[in-house]
Amino acid sequence: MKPLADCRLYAFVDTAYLHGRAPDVVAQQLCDGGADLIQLRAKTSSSTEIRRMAEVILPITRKANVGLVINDYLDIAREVGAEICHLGQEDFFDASHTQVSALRTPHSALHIGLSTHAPAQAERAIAAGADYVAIGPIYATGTKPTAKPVTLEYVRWAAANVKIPWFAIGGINLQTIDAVLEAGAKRVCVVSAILNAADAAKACAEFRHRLS
Ligand code: TZP
Ligand code: MG
Repeated sequence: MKPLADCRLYAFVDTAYLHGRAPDVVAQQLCDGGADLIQLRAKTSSSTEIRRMAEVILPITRKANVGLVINDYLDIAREVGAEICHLGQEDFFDASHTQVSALRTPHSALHIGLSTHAPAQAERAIAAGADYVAIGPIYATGTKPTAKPVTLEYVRWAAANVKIPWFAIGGINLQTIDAVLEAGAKRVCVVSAILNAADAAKACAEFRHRLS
């Protein structure tokens, strides 16, 4: 995969939006459309199902030089050899982890990304050694309906203060992306606006174009 600093479009295989499509087919479309990173997010699947999906997606992302991110499951990320594991505040800090380096096994270069919803959380994630942070949800989103929007104010704070790679997330679509970029974001995570599009590869390519 590219260095995280060079990654701009972070897309998802989110099982809530597969609408009957196979995860590997969607992963291929996201790669074809120019995603730099793809996260496997499967909030209602068993760990066995997630491991199986990760195993079929990984050869596709590897071939395309796209980083595969496993959401929530550090053990699966390690076992399948994914490049990145993404964890929420509750998965990391509430589970009493303090340093990302402690999650890496001796011979693995696993990267860890952490969700953040406020400046203090970003500062704590960076101090813990996160490889990237997610900044959001910027806008209210049906993908994470209970989360309170952090607004563009947090994006502006991140642009001024965060020196590691960071991705804006939450409610980003082709209508809202310009405001997010104007607030200082250079990298975005997009879930539903790509997966609900009639053509996921084309939607990805449209976001890619807006980010360049
Ligand atoms: N974390 C913060 S917002 C969000 C996650 C996983 C969901 C973003 O999804 P969408 O559909 O791009 O708004
Ligand atoms: Mg989580």
